Amino acid sequence: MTTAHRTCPLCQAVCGLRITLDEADRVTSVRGDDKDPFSRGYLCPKGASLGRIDEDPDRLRVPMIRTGDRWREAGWDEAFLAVEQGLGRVVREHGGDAVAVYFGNPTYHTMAGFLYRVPLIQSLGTRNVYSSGTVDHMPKHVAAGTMYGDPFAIAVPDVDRSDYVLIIGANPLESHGSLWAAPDLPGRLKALRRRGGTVVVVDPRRTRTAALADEHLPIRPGTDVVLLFAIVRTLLAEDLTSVELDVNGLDELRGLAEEFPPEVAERICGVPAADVVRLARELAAAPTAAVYSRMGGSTVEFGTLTQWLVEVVNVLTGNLDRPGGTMFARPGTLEVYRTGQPFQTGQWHSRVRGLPEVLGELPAATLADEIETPGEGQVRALVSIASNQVLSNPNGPRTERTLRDLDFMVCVDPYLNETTRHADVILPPPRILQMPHYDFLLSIVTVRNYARFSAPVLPLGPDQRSEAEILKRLTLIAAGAGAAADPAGVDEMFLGQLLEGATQMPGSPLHGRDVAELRAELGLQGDSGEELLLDAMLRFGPYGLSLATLKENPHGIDLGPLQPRLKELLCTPSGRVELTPPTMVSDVDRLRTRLAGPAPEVLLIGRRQLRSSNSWLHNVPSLLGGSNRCTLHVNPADVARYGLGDRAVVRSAKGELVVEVEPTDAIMPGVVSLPHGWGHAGSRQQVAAGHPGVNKNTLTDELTLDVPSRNAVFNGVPVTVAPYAA
Ligand SMILES: Nc1nc2c(c(=O)[nH]1)N[C@H]1C(S)=C(S)[C@@H](COP(=O)(O)OP(=O)(O)OC[C@H]3O[C@@H](n4cnc5c(=O)[nH]c(N)nc54)[C@H](O)[C@@H]3O)O[C@H]1N2
Ligand SMILES: Nc1nc2c(c(=O)[nH]1)N[C@H]1C(S)=C(S)[C@@H](COP(=O)(O)OP(=O)(O)OC[C@H]3O[C@@H](n4cnc5c(=O)[nH]c(N)nc54)[C@H](O)[C@@H]3O)O[C@H]1N2
Ligand code: SF4
Ligand SMILES: [Mo]
Repeated sequence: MTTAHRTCPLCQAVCGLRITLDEADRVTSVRGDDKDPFSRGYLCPKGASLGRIDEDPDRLRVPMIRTGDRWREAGWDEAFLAVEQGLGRVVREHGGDAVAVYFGNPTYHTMAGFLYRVPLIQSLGTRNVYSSGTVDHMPKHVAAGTMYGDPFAIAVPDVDRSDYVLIIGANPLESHGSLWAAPDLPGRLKALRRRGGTVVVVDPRRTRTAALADEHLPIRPGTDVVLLFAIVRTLLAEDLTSVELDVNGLDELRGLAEEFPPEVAERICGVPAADVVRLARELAAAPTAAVYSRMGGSTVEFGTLTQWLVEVVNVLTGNLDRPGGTMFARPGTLEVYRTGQPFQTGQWHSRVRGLPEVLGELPAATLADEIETPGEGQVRALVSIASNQVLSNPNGPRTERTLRDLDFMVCVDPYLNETTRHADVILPPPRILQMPHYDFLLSIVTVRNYARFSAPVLPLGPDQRSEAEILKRLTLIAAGAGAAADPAGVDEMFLGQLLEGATQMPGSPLHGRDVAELRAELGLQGDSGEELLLDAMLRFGPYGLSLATLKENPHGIDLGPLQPRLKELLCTPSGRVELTPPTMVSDVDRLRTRLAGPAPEVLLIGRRQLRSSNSWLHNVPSLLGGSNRCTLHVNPADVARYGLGDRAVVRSAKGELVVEVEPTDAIMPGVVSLPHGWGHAGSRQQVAAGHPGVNKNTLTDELTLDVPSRNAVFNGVPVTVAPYAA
């Protein structure tokens, strides 16, 4: 029997796990690692099922090649050659932009997904870069980018020291936190209350988080922007602000907020005016307070305005960048994603809808247009990494149709599922326990500074390739070097660019140093390219860590509580915090227009499920059943009002679904909720096939977007509900 320690990669809570395996390398138990200084033994039901998830017999082990409807297993050389030929043909005949690349959610967790994203994009030389960022958190980046200059300046509630947390459209008790990384957020929120602090939740549903909170305010979906405007107005009108930072735009902000008195918020949001005023006063009076918002305030039509006003309230109450308020973590590695240059968007535009690039990406919601619409620059091939777009992108059925039209598609994915079944080649990464792990990106949003490296627990079999090798070989293929070229070349290229960038960036600890000398300092150590790159980023990072130090501390290293650091991150042209960036001001016009229109009778929202992870954990029997089912939550008053039975028909501008009705007074009248990631059809996930559910994104609209970020809209979709007659 062996015992291994590693970070759980299944959500953003970064829990340390203690895993035991038998002689046959089967996982016999998964417990929380009580020696982890950050997670202290915490784990959730998903983490406890990591062994079952990892040992799923339906996971692919070797590459798959499709001919017509038939799949067959293939060797790696043959599979890479097929990719070289497939992509090569498209690039030769149609140019680099004809190949699109899509990075799905797990690429934010894997080392390879972080490290080889830029090399792959550069080698492809395509403008058609897409990711789950634009179906998720792009509004946050745009808000931070326009206000602070740095789109990665993402502040998190300093929950362990805060006196008051206002949670708008997030459910950390089930999601375990998002852009707010902390093991056991439920426990941390409970501890905050035990200390005498206050938790308030704004959500159309009485979620588990709302049930834990001191107060739950139901709100009409999509209207949080108005609630926040009314809070801002109250803070300004009652002189409750304590702005400690150098800011621009206070007067303009006052003017904008003037239109949204608490009575308007009451009419539009359904939150009583007196409660709005009280919220503002409480936020101002609390010794420290933090406002936080995620999916319910991001994947909505005014997602960026909402995220902007969240930041504005934190600035106005003096809580941004101070202990107990919202703070910026300091990751253990060199922060290669920070450019030090003011944030800009629109360096290029999408061909069909003319949508601007944001953070080097085009909106996921327009990929279907780019595939479908003929002409110069049409997308004809797709490299899809860790994404199930048919279930995760707005208008899933259209997404699926367009995937069938592609000349060539390669997926890097462990499953043959709703999306990968349209590929020509599937390249499976190894099992989780065979991968190294380091949270490059989540370290940006942890509530304490923390570093932990997990070495692979199990070796690769001779018939397997690491995810790093797969992505490096795709990079080499895209660069025209061929699948047989040496993958280490990609690491050296990356390292060279990293050191080049860091030595040139003003303010970087490596500014002015010599690249060759730095490279020599690193030597050649590291078992893999991923480890070499991690080691470089640790050594040149702010704490002078190294891979060796992390390996000596397998339970992780606590790097202390968050410290103020806005001054160092701020890179607006004015050198001040911009309270009214032009992008936001002009989008208020769109808000006015929307508010002048009619309000739909029923709005559809989503919900995350505790024992699930988007689309890909429905094949694990221990995680299914109970609350993890694809049902439509409907308030009993609406069940009666629309005469619903066990099933209902939900219709939107885009499509219709027959769904199972689950009456619950936890959801407010006029709102229905359906989880996403279901609708398992045509996959080779045998367990999931027995619990298919329906694809919520049949109802969502790829044409309605949040304008500043071009993020997709999943919450607040107008629908009708009617009884289902067989
Ligand atoms: N167990 C589990 N954990 C997960 C995931 C998972 O699938 N399962 N997915 C992971 C991912 S990819 C992400 S991005 C995070 C997301 O993390 P969260 O954002 O915390 O998760 P959601 O359940 O989407 O929470 C959104 C909440 O907003 C509410 N809401 C909907 N519309 C509105 C609105 O207009 N206004 C307000 N105020 N509220 C609204 C919903 O009722 C819901 O409770 O979770 C991550 N963690
Ligand atoms: N209606 C609606 N739609 C939504 C949302 C919503 O709230 N409502 N949420 C949106 C959000 S926040 C997100 S993040 C997206 C998520 O949507 P996607 O980005 O499509 O991610 P998943 O659905 O998690 O699918 C992950 C895929 O990666 C594969 N995979 C798992 N582990 C690995 C790995 O280690 N390596 C590789 N290469 N592949 C792996 C899985 O088999 C699966 O095919 O969905 C979005 N879509
Ligand atoms: S909370 Fe997230 S990181 Fe922690 S054990 Fe559960 S799935 Fe893993
Ligand atoms: Mo997400």
